[in-house]
Amino acid sequence: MIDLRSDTVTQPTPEMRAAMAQARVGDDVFGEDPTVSELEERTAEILGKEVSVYVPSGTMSNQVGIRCHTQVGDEIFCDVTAHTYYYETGAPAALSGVMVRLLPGVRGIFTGQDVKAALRPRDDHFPCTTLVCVENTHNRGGGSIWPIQRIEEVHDAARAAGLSLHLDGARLWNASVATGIGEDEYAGYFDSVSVCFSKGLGAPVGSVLAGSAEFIERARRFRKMFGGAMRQVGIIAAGALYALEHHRDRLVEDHANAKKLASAIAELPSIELDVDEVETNIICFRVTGMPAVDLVGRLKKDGVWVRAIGEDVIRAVTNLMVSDSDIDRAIKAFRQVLGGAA
Ligand code: TLP
Repeated sequence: MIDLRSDTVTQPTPEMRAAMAQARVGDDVFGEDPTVSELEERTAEILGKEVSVYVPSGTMSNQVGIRCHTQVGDEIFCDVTAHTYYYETGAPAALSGVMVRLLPGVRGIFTGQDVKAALRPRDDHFPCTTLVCVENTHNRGGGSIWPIQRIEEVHDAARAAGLSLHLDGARLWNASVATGIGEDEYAGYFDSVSVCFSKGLGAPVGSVLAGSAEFIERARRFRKMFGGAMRQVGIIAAGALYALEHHRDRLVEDHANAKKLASAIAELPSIELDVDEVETNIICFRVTGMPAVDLVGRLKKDGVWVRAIGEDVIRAVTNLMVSDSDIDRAIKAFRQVLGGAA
């Protein structure tokens, strides 16, 4: 089976497993796990932030971030398809007591003007707006990359209104590899940054939330409150550390594989796909003439596993487990199922 459902489905490589088996560990709730400390320091360094904290998931990282930036009753801004809003089980409301104002982005990318237009005056009728969340690359946007000028524009609009900025950088690694813009340059526009090791980098578990020392001290308290402080967790942090050092550069392969698959399937009947919009490792395309789930089922019988993310939208994500020859096989399966030239 060629599993293109997500880049979260990867298995740790033998080298990663060896690093995990040999990891030095300690009780991280006492701050005594040397591998976790190394991962936190190294990630903070790459992101150009003072410190960072290791958490079990990207969801927790985002939600601890939101909790730290806000008070109950506040309003936060994010794109209408942002993971923090769309896929995190209503956590901003449940865990932080905030309301989410949705901005009308294009492929997940909104403008400084969108931020300005959504702002309301400080008045007793209105909630206090305190935070803007950006997602780069943008998952439901099809792995879209925020242009750095756009980030600057949103940053300036947010700062002018006294708002904080959080970056969901679950796939920031992909953006950096694709553009050559350093993770630290992207991160520089944000007060807090969440990055994941369990997506494109292929580690089994974990994310990091980075920011100022003061912010992360607060984040550690909420991590504990949300049940995310772990004990001898260096055993999994070692996989993340290995991935961080060895799997960032190879993301170009995932991007090339995505482009190749997208270029081939865009030619097929029943598929609407703009190949130029495939910028990283995620391909989102529209299916016509049949429900997306039907096409998913037919492809699965032919050994290719993708995901319906809407009634007529499918997502395919290239990843560490998918080789160039797997892409050739996937293209063949698409052609067989949709009746293009074999
Ligand atoms: N995304 C998953 C699903 O939840 C949809 C996927 O398969 O892509 N931010 C972004 C941008 C994400 O894509 C994800 C996971 C997360 C945060 C959450 O990470 P986890 O799954 O570790 O909580």
